Amino acid sequence: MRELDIISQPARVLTQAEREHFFEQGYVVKTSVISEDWIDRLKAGVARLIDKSRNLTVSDGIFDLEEGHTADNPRLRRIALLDELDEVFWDFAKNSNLPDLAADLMGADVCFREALLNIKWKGGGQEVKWHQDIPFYPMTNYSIAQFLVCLDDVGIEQGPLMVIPKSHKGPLYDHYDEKDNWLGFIPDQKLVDASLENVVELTGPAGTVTVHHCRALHASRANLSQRSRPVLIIGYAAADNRPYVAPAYKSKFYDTVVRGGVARSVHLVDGDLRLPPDWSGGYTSIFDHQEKVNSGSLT
Ligand SMILES: O=C(O)CCC(=O)C(=O)O
Repeated sequence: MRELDIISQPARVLTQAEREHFFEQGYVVKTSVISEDWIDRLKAGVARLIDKSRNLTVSDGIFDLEEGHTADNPRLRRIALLDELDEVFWDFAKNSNLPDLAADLMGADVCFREALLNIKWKGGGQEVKWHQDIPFYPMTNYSIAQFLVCLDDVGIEQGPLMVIPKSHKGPLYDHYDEKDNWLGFIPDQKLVDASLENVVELTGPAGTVTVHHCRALHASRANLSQRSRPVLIIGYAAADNRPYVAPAYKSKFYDTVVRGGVARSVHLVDGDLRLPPDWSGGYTSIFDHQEKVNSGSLT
């Protein structure tokens, strides 16, 4: 659906001003919109999964381990495919008010794409470099976004998500280097005109949801604080938005309609976008790619 058609439908969770802010600025923060009961249930689910990770010694495509991970002192960067791992996450993605919030920004027909947890462990949880999301999963239009749910309070010292306002209206950046290696981030020299000085940090108490446009420039610093930053990420797309490539994470619930119905037509936008590598053979994580580039082991 087009932006004007989306915002002319009645709002469900966001105010009209918040919907307009998303389309104008490229992000929106809805404070404490997820109930305490849901947050408690989700955190119990996270604790169960962290327990499952204790005996792992290497990352396996679902559990992305940070250096130093042990059974007694687990340190995880990401857990993927949450919706298949524990039923609370699929229940949340389908039955909470989050898909209603998604419909406010995407129109009445909404599909589920993925459920991930970025933990950003206390005492050093890895930074995420500047990137846009759509180059990771080109689609026929831009109605796709990650909805970040703060499971604990997130302050600036924990490495919150940072966005550049209005950058979604600017260029699409290449996420490859000059030797055609996928980087998973935009090299600094390409960002000289990106107005990074306008950065906004998306903080909030537990239960806050932040959404950034799939073209918005965003990043997050390392978490040097003594409090971890578990952020649940649910990806949704408009039903009339179809992928050009295999998704990085394909669970059995991928593409399920969670609000409204299936689309009878596809919304196409014009433009050029370089395809990412073929993820159908397996994907690790944005943390893994960026770290490998940093350490020189990818090139
Ligand atoms: O967890 C974060 O701070 C970064 C999230 C993000 O941009 C991503 O996972 O692509």
